[in-house]
Amino acid sequence: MKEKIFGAADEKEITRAIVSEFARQFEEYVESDCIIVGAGPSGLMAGRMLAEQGVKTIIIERNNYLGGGFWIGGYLMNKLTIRRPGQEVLDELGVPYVEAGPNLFVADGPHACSKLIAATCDAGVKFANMTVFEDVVLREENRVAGVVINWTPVQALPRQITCVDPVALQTKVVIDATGHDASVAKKLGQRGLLKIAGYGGMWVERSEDLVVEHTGQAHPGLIVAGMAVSTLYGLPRMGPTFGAMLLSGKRAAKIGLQVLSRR
Ligand code: 48F
Repeated sequence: MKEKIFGAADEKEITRAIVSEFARQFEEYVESDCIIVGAGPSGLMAGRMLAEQGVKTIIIERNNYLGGGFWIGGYLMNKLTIRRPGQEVLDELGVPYVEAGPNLFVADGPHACSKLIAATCDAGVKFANMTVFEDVVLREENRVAGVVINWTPVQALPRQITCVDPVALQTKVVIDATGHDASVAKKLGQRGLLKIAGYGGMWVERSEDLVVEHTGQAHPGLIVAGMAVSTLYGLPRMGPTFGAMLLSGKRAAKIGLQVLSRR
């Protein structure tokens, strides 16, 4: 008889392996140190830095793919622009880039994004993709203590069959890295706990500095990073340039460590 290339493992074993490994990890992350909502550049960067410091971190992402706006960059052209000193992060990640001017660099979206995702996974961050953030868990004095989540496809079901209750994950600190949506901050806004200003018109050179400077704890238990900062505080939007997203993620991680050390 001809020798087989692959070892024996049938359908039931494959299904069992998927279900048990999913359940094991899901149960482990029902309680964590940090939940990041949004797997764009700011969320990935924050997750990577936190996990490297031993913080138990999970990223919730409503899409199947990770990376947010970092895959495509500007205008469906697959090119990312980064202003100095953001290119230092590309150096850290081993992403090649070209110099477009003394302070401006260009990298390929797929190369930069895949390297950032890989570095985040290597650091130990776990992901719940196809999972949408629906609401916050609140505790004493309205401290954010977790997130309420559901499967993304549930949102696409017809209204009459959408009685699918969400579940909740508990954590010590949540980072809103949902981009312009600012989904987590807006939930607090709906309850009168935060004022959402809405992002302003484009002004790249102001926006990048301001987004990094304003990255921080906006409410007990909630740190805001990336373009969500711009939506929360009414800062100018910035278009297809990404240095501030990477540095905002780094700053969010630094502040996350401070918040965790005080708990
Ligand atoms: O938009 P996104 O890339 O956010 P970011 O890290 O970076 C912004 C830049 O890409 C670009 C820019 C500046 O350079 O203007 O837009 O701030 O990634 C946000 C991620 O959050 C997910 C969304 O699918 C995306 O991948 N997200 C948004 N709302 C939810 C969510 C939600 N309610 N639940 C789960 N994920």
